[in-house]
Amino acid sequence: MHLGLGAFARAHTAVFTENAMLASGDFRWGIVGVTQRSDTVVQQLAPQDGLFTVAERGNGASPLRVVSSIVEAVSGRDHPEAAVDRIAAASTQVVTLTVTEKGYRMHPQTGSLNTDDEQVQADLAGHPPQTAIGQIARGIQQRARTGGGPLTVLSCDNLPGNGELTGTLVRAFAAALPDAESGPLVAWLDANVTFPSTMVDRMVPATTEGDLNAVERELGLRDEAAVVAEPFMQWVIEDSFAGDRPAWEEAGAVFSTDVAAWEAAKLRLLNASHSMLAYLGLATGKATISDAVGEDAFRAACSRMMAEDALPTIELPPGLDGKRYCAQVLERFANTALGHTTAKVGSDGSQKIGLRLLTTVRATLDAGREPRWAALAVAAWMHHVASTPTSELNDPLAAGLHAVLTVTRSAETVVPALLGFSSIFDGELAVHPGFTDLLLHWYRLIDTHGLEGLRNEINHG
Ligand code: CS2
Repeated sequence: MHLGLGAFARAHTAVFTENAMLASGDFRWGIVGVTQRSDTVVQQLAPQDGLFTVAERGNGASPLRVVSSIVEAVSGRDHPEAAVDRIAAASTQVVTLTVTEKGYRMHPQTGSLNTDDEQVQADLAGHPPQTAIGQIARGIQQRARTGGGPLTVLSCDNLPGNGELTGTLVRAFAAALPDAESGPLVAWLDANVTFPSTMVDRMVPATTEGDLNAVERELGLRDEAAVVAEPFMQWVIEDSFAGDRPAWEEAGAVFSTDVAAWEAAKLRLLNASHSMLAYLGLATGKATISDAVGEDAFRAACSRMMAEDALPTIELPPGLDGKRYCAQVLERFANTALGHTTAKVGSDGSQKIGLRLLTTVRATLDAGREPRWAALAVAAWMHHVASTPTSELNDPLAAGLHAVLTVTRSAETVVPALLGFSSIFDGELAVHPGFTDLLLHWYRLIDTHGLEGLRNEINHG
């Protein structure tokens, strides 16, 4: 059972699961995929019996491949009760999820479940659940009643400690229910459900009409559900399953006790530089990540952000060579065949920069160093927020972010206003003079001197 049937799930979870079946000969598995907000993917997959093509793009790409591990696609918006039923079904062993950062409905300050969220409230009130956490909690509640047996909930989103976090949110949902429901649910959860953490990695852009046409030419068939992806893929999983699971290790997934270290490294190195390139690219008219990393100054800024700011703050998992990892990340970004847009990677910045960049900023400041490059990425994000009309800013907090900005959008007005946005910047960071100065400096440079200014300063500074 998979919650959040976007392109990433098709190009990663579904491929790993099919590969596991092929390698192990254990063909008992199939994925029921549930979409979150829209039913587009259901419309695309259902007429194709769940089949879809994965088109790898870039050096080392394999030939087109049709994947068959998705056996059913359900619209979570239109049929939330079906999602609950599938989670409760005894035949379901694992619920995987890729619902993106905002899909978890975390409270910005406490990091626990945001019970002020209207959909969370509706789910708690007993309406057919629309949020991922509501669906999981209600599904587990039904499973407990119907004797479905132990269950594993496996988060596959880019969040630190994603398993533990998901467990905390589901427990917070349970705790917010009336006592008569809450007690039995928490007891059953404690005894029967595990939430292992994972680190997932594969760059999967949004599929375009051009991609569909290219797949059609190669495949000889129109596949509305095709996805494109880079050849690279990785999955590190904590081995604490409550019941059965596909033999993902036979498909190259690594079972590890160091998932938290893998996730921190990925977030602060790969995802942080991805966001940096996205916002520098958006500020200077570069449409794709490969265009942005093709700009020498931006590549250098990324490289230095990883080496000088992020790496010293991370304890790398055994077996990970930091320098090689950073070089490989930049090489992957340079994949011109992928067409990964800066707009896509730059979306939902309010949900991403804290986990990817501010972690490094805080740790660097605590160590008495200057987070020069991470601050550049944050300033570029601020510039993106301030220079994009509200209707075009792809961020769940777009209206709130713009509400704190004044009509004049200069470094002096934007930087302090956004620093005061307390769901992103904690009180200490918001008033840190060194960090503020760095932001003001970089913001001014981007705003008044653009690409030339950035080139001059990065190449010579
Ligand atoms: C990207 C990620 O869109 C984004 O924010 O940084 O989706 C990235 O492509 C993946 O995490 C790579 O594994």
